[in-house]
Amino acid sequence: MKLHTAILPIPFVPNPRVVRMALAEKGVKVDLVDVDVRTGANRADPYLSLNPAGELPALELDDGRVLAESVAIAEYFDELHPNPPLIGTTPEERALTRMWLRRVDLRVVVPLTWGFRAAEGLPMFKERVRCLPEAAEGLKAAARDGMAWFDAQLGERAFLTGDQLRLPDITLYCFIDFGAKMNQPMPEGLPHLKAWFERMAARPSAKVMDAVAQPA
Ligand SMILES: N[C@@H](CCC(=O)N[C@@H](CS)C(=O)NCC(=O)O)C(=O)O
Repeated sequence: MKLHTAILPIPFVPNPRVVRMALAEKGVKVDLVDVDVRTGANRADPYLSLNPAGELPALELDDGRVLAESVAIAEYFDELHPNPPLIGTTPEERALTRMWLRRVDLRVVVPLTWGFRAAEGLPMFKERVRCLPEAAEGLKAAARDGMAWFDAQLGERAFLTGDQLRLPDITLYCFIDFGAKMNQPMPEGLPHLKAWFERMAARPSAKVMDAVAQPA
């Protein structure tokens, strides 16, 4: 199988980073194919024929089928390589993980990403997808609200679902780090989220695709 992804440590590819970080946690290596999002290679053939959504990452299976959506790819690898478990080992754990993933997506990933595309990412995205420059500040504020909500939920817990690292932690970490490099820093006064973020940043897997900010 081949993972079509961004190989270069560029800061604006948090979804590919989620999958790469999950693989690093598991110590799993797969063949990587670099697709340059900066030039829009992901929005043209041959990549577009593989993934008509035109987004990274995508996993090309040996039988030719293509799996897109970072959550689906990460779950697939979790089934192939169950240790350490990033989804959960019981129906209850898996349900809790998916509950937190949904919350991460809705409360941070979506507003932060749309906020980026509406502002700093506008030059890159305006010809690719619908962007909402008129909503930029509101979207960014909604992402900050989401971060504050996670701070309150985390409290003294080590990770979102409890005392074990799971996929929602990886997703939230990659997106908060992306925001920090793209003019959407974590607000001040969120001690639990800050401590959790620092713990996540210290993991060796966080070095995968870690990148300093670059001008748009
Ligand atoms: N829902 C998709 C979103 C993928 C996505 O938005 N990928 C970004 C990189 S983080 C991308 O391909 N951006 C370039 C573009 O959309 O042209 C997933 O979870 O994989």
